[in-house]
Amino acid sequence: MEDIVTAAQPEKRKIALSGIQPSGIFTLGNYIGAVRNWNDLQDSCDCLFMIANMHTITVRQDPATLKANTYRAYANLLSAGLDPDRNILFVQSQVPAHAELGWVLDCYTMFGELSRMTQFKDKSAKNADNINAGLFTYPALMAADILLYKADVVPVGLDQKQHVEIARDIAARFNGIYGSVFTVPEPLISKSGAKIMSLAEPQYKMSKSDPNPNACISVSDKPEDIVRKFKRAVTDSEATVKRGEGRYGINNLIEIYSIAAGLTPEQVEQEFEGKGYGEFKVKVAEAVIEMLRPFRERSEDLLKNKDYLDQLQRQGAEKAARVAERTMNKVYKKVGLFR
Ligand code: AQP
Repeated sequence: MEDIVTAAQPEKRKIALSGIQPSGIFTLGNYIGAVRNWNDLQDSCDCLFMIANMHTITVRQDPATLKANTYRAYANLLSAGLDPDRNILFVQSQVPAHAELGWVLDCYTMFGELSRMTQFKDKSAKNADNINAGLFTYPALMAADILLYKADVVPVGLDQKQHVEIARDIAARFNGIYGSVFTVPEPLISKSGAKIMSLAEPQYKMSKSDPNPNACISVSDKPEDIVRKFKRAVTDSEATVKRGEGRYGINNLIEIYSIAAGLTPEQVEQEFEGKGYGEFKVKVAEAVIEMLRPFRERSEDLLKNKDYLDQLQRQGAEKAARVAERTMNKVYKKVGLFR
């Protein structure tokens, strides 16, 4: 893994990097759209998975909660089956090169392109009293996260596609000036579950920082909470378990059930033909409970041993820093900065 940047074998495995913010407890959306898919990726790519805690402070956080959520997020990655010996699993703030390259890339990212970012518009509307510069330049730091490791692919949900595209533009701009320094990354978007929607307002995506607890299923929710939340999930008055344009709530529940139960959406529609929402919602809840059960139990066990998590986090950061340092040395040299 240490040699992922310089390895020059003819059949070199692709490098994949993805991150997740400890801005709350992971939701079903984070699990289905991100973490679950990372597990498969570790067989085909050299992978780095990062807890993006520096991105999290773009929205004001309680320090103790942020630390607790960071441990939990790391435990969640391990519980999802990510092997710390085969992948680099690390916490962003423990690798200083992210902040260093983030600043350099700020100087190669245009005001106009940052202004077009959907996430900036959404988050500044939600946090009108704290529209800080970090929220605005978030995509340059995310570009640094990716470019430091010469990632070929970046697995993300649909909501993050725009940020990978700007990372590509920044990499190409920098390479255009200084020669081939960065790998231009590709987004890798899963075919199903790329955008799981809120249970309370199903036209919006499910988000871990949503203040409405009924809007999202968290991966640490107890079974009775999961049943209650699905029973309250907003649907419509048609009362048929069938996908349709504008049927945000039912489309979302069909997608969730098809993933949790391992069925196609068509099979789900057949199974519930002539049946009502009440019965369907309970089945969705049961399937999700079973899908998340082993993940939740392993995470709770791991969280009892913070020393073990600390040790793995440190080892992960050391491995990541060794790769990142090589990129930083090159970048500073190209730009003309002493190091
Ligand atoms: N609802 C979702 N459906 C599918 N995938 C999702 N992801 C997030 N929400 C959904 C994917 O999860 C990964 C990690 O995301 P992140 O933590 O970096 O930030 P985010 O996309 O802003 O996720 P949240 O949960 O909405 O966080 P907050 O509430 O802090 O903004 C990404 O791959 C993302 O696509």
